[in-house]
Amino acid sequence: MLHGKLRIHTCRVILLTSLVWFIIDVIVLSFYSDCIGGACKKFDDNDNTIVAEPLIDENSFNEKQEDSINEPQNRGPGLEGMSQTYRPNTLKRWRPAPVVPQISGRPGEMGKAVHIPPEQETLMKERFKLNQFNLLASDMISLNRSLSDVRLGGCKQKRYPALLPTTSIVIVFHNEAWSTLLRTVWSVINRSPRPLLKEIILVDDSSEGVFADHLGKKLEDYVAKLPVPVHVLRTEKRSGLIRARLLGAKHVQGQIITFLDAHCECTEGWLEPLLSRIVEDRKTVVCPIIDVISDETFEYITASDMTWGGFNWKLNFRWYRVPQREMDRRKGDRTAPLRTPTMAGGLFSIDKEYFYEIGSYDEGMDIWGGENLEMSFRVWMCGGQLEIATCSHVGHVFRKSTPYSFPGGTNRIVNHNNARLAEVWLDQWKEFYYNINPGARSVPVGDISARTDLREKLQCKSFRWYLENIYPESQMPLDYYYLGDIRNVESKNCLDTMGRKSGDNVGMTYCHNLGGNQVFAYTKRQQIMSDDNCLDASSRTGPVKLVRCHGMGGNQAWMYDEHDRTIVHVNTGSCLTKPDNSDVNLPVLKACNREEGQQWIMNSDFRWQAKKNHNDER
Ligand SMILES: [Mn+2]
Repeated sequence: MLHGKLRIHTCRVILLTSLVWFIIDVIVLSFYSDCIGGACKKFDDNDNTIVAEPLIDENSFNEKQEDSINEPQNRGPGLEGMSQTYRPNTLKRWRPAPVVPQISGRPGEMGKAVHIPPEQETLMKERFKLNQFNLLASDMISLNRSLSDVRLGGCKQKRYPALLPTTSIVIVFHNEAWSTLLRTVWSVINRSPRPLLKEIILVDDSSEGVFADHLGKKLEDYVAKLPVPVHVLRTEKRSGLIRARLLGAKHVQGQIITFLDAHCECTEGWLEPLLSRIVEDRKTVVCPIIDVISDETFEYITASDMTWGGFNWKLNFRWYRVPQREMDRRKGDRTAPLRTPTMAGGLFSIDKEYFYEIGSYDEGMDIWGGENLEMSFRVWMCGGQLEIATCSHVGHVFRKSTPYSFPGGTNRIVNHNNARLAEVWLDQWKEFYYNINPGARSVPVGDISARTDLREKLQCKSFRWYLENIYPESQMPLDYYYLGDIRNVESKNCLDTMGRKSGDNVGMTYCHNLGGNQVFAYTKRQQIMSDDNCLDASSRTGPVKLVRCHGMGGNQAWMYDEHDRTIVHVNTGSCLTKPDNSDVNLPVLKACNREEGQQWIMNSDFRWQAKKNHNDER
């Protein structure tokens, strides 16, 4: 009896204690799993200046991932033994960075505009000159300012690979302001998943004068205390963006190099979309959407996800509207990565080994300019791809004028760089550049053999292939009959854009044979184009305007008859005619009469058509 009672009692005690322990376990577990879910708010409201979490030991992530590896898929065209993907045990498990909390009362929080009180306007204007942006406003804003989540709704639901490669951030600067540089650094630290952020490499390209004060030892001391390894490298003399970036890249220890400008702010979830594309195919070069930080107020303004990178005849990088063709390829999904013909060049991620395989940068280029187009053509033509990850947003302070000096003059340097890229990559389309920018013909390009050898070695495709497959909407026409001036038989004058913009009338003046504003292309699509604009008429009596080329025929279709030398507007049947006496610089549209005033000469190499030159094909 007693024995039985005792046994029941013991059982109860054991059961009860187990129950108590079980409950304790559940409580402890639920507490920690909250933190693991990334919603652990404990770190967030600690300190106003250091929002970032304490440094996490990366090895603790390493151990866990070793036994739960998912082999990433091998995508993209396999090329001569080059590893397309990453060994899974080199990838890191990650979770999204916690949201940067708003500091109430601080100016510019949530990316809002900062307005300077009228009594400080003189000071503001004085400081503006230093960097060509509102330094006073920037200095008032927290280095850890909060930003709103600017992503499309679909981006927030997106799933990214559980394992991603690490990245080193390389930031080159010359005479940068303290607050913009450190806000860039802090936005990287605060908004990158910590296990993926290997280090930040700052390259000081010989800052001078008042800038040397804060960018010297003060900077080194400051970054030594940051929760992420930050290295400061310095060029011996002013080297320019390209050589400074190469110096930074040389020290990169992460698997991916992410280049950023020195006055940026990374937003929530900016890094994951970039690294995800590269882990899927390491020959992908990925850019974020570059939002606008106002140079006047430092307001964060979201840029369109419906623009991509292009270029004009002058080889200026320009934003253009994404064509329907690319929207269709993405099945209308604006959160899907956008294949862009060119990149702006300031901000992008690239696999470190691929960066070198594809030829890093053209070291023969100086300071700045053209290197972004050079890399864009190279990546596409030599087997890679260039994308904008529309779920990744990074703000950049766009300035109206450059605060930097260019030794030797901006024009000479940019012409030199662009001429190199034209000579190496553009095949016969380089003539568009030289014709519209004749000054570049006399600028020495230097030795380009290393780059042409590279093009040969990588078995890169032709520029024609690029225009056909990657950028059919290009301002440089794929097929054209003629490139040169268009001369009237009677007046002996030439059509001339007079440097006017879209919507203005086309002009006419004496022929100077220098190209520039008097260069037109007559294309297979029957356009008469000058750079971005096409001759356009909407009625049978004109006027004849320059209008942004739309490539749809219509008001922009013209028929040149080699024999009677007329230029007939297809829609109206009217003929392009020399100016009336009322305005001797204004060509008009009239009923055709076969007189000399309606005869035009497209002289050199007429009927020379790009398509007939097959020597650039592979
Ligand atoms: Mn910039």
